[in-house]
Amino acid sequence: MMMRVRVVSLFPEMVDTGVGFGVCGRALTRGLAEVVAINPRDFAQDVHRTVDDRPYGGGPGMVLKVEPVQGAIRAARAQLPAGARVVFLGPQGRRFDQALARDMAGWGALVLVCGRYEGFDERLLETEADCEISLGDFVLSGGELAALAVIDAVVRLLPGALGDEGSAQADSFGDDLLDCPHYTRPEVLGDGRSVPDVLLEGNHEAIRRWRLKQALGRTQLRRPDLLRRRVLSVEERQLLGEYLAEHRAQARNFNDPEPVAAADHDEGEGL
Ligand code: 9D3
Repeated sequence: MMMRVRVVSLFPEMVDTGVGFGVCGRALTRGLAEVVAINPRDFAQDVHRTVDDRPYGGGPGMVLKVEPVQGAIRAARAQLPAGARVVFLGPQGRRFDQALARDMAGWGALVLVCGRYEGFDERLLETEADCEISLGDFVLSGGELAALAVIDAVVRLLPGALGDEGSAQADSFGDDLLDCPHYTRPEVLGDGRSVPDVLLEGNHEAIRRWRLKQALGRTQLRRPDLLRRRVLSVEERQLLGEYLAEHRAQARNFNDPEPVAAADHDEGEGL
């Protein structure tokens, strides 16, 4: 069944544009899902089509008014079968991850609600939200890019979205492991760097073991938190041990870049 998604957003063109490319765009043209943006401004109640107002209690910024957002959510629900989940995007939400993406891929109908300004009037969440999702501990200026990330992660999991049905499961995080390194032609670059011999020799069992070893080793060095929640088989423990012995002195840790020289710039307003 086609997954039906409504996105409540003050920037509907951002949503329409963002879902139009690559795997996600193709899944939509194939009819695996539909994504329709709904603008709260169309549900504003005054001639100026006001969607925000000043916060009670004072302070900087503006707050999204209840009635326009509530009107948009109810219009979205009315277009969808009963039982559609309503998910707000916001920095207070549960961290989005692959497990939640897999869960959401089975939902059938979904309303994503994007905030702007300082956020929603709290009473919207109380009555309209089934849950709130965050992408992580950094500050976006609104929920649209988060909604697009969620849609992309979910839609590519729908049956038929990927040419090769297996590749969604084989991906990073499918089994709590980072990917192994990849190479393509030419075999040797102008600066002399070449492709690991094992990938050229056609021994598929050796290639499988090399890839698994690389995936395990890179996960341990770059994302030890992922390996800690995973049980290793006897073969995996053996391969990881070999990798770590061979990589005693890592030339470079990609996940810990040297900080750029002190710039003393504005850090923004915080989460
Ligand atoms: C700078 C304002 N902050 C007050 C100190 C609070 C704040 C309000 C609104 C911070 C961010 C936002 C807008 N963010 C989102 O709509 C958002 C978001 C994010 O900022 N980070 C990670 N995930 C998400 S999902 C939606």
